[in-house]
Amino acid sequence: MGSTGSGKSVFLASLFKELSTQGKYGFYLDVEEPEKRKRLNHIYSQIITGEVWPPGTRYSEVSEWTFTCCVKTGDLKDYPACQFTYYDYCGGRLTDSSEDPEFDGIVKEADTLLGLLDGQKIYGLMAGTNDFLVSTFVNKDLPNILRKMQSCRVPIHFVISKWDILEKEFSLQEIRKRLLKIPEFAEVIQSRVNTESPVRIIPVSSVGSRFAKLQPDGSMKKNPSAIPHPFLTEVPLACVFPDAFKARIYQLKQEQKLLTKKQENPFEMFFSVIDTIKPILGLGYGVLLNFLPPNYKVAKPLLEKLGEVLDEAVQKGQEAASKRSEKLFKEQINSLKQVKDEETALTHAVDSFLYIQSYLTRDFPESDLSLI
Ligand SMILES: Nc1nc2c(ncn2[C@@H]2O[C@H](COP(=O)(O)OP(=O)(O)OP(=O)(O)O)[C@@H](O)[C@H]2O)c(=O)[nH]1
Ligand SMILES: [Mg+2]
Repeated sequence: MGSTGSGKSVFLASLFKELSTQGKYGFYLDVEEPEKRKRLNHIYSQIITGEVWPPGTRYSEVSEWTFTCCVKTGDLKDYPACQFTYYDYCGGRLTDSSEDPEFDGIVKEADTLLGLLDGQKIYGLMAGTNDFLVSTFVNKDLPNILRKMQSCRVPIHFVISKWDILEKEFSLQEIRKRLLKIPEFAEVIQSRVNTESPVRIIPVSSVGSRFAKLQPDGSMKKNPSAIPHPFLTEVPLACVFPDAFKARIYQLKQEQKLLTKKQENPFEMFFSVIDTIKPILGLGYGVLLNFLPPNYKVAKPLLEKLGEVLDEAVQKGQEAASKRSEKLFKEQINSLKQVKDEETALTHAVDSFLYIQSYLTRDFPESDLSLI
């Protein structure tokens, strides 16, 4: 979700370009329909060539992109691991006050909500320039994003777009502090913290530094000799699976609590017991398999892995975060060697997601908004 011009379509095209080949991330994204792949590649070529940027999305156009996350093994076999469906639309649909059941329906179905905060407007907010853009951001864009988020219980991720124009002058810590001074924003974050729901703020640049320069008149001028180096565009997608899993387990615990009296339900009993004895006995989350409803059952190694995320303690400093990231990197390399079917491909993809998430937390600890 993001207002018009916040960078949604450029982000989508850049994300696909970055992840369409299996490079350092250990997986790649495939788009089944050749027509759609062509469209994304076309948007990307409009970004990197010529003076003008791709046109804004038309009001009536809601595009749905299904990405299959695949893993290519050392002997060049491809295994699909999971799918993501991403929706893009004209930002005016978010900020117009008219009823929009089609848009609301998409939001209700979503497993994660991505709120794109326009880096250019945040620049104005931080630098104290451009009153009009800042007031649009504070009084229109942000309240509309937050209102939609409040109606859902799924994990939310805020993405600060156009990070390239902010990074030299402002830190994420400063921006986060400023945003938390906006009462509606702080309220939404607090309500998520209360329900242990993951909430992140991720700095992203679809083109990287030096590719474009913000002009005094507010336009974005491309630098003809620069080539794009997208920055952290892979992160929001990588956070979807682990965060959604964490949120669902919490939700499940709450539902069970409401349904039955404590200690009478095996699931609830399991959690109360496991929370106490797990650290002592070093019990793995594999035991959980016996208690999960059928549609939550995933392969045991994967559950163990995700269990670690559930348990993840608050990061204790830079050194611990670096060590953790190194460890996850090694695990990701190792699990690629184990891929032999769709199940092991998913385990490896999750390893890759966790590694990506770990370097976000290492480089930007303040990106985890649940630690307020
Ligand atoms: N410097 C910089 N500018 C960007 C970046 N991403 C987008 N822009 C600028 O923002 C403009 C709008 O981006 P779009 O992706 O078309 O915006 P949108 O959110 O899809 O807008 P609508 O389709 O109207 O809802 C682009 O034309 C660029 O000028 C970025 O990473 N860095
Ligand atoms: Mg667009």
